[in-house]
Amino acid sequence: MTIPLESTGPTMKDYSSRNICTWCDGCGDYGIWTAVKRTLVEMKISPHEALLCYDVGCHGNMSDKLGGYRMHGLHGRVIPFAAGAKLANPKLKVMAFGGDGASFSEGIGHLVHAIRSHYPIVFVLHNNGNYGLTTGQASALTVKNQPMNTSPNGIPEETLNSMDFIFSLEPTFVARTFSGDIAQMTYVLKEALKHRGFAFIDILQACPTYNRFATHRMLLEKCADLEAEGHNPADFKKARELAVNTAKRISTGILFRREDIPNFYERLVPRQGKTTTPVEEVEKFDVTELMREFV
Ligand SMILES: Cc1ncc(C[n+]2csc(CCOP(=O)(O)OP(=O)(O)O)c2C)c(N)n1
Repeated sequence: MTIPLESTGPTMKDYSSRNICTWCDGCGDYGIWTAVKRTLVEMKISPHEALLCYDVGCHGNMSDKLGGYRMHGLHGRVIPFAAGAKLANPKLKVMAFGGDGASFSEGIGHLVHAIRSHYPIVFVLHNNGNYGLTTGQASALTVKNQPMNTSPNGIPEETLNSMDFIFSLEPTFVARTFSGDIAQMTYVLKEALKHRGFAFIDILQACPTYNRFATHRMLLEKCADLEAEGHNPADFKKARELAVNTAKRISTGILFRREDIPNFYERLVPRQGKTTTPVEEVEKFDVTELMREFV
């Protein structure tokens, strides 16, 4: 007899895949992969209730290393299709995953508009400080002067201050964590999934092959959990300060959160008072003939 997932809740096995992970030894993606599965299981979100959307990159290869509904899109374009899926079916829990290359270069425009639109999705930045899949080019977040494979003398551009940039857009949920701390990542992911609108999570990720400066050791030594210090996540000014000042220590945990702003879906006038979702409304129509035109 098959016991429906809802009656007992999903297990880690329900989110596992037969595909073997191909990340380098020591890659932070292993930790993030574990935390994502653990989050969904602990929140009793069954695989059919979630959609995991992946950008292109090393992290994007997670898309076939998990069970459940997943999408693997174009480089830098994960946010539009994640947001579209969520707006079509708001009952789904939707998470989007992107690298720092994709999110702060190719897809930076989408990030800007996702924050100002306040789409009700979780965005997870796999921040390994470089373009990993294409073997270590500098990204906009690579530290200036840091030698990389294609820029052995360091890059001439300034490093983008990603957190200052994010805070300048008046986000409603910002967290930072790191790939070596599965418990903290799980906590932050759970809180992000409960957030009303767009949740931005910066996961600092070790990349032992191409970014020999962002090591597990450095992250372990520098990261400090704000929770233990009684940080008030409603304090925007303090949160921004903590997020930006990373020279001596890197503050992790939930930096900023507010729940009083309606999300994009809640603001849509034609959706006011509707008890059905757009996908449920469309399901009533037989589109078989229409689809034939496109095959
Ligand atoms: C529009 C576009 N630009 C560039 C590429 C080539 N490309 C594929 S993966 C990748 C690197 C991805 O780096 P990042 O987004 O930081 O993710 P990571 O591999 O580090 O997880 C690049 C440059 C592409 N596929 N499409």
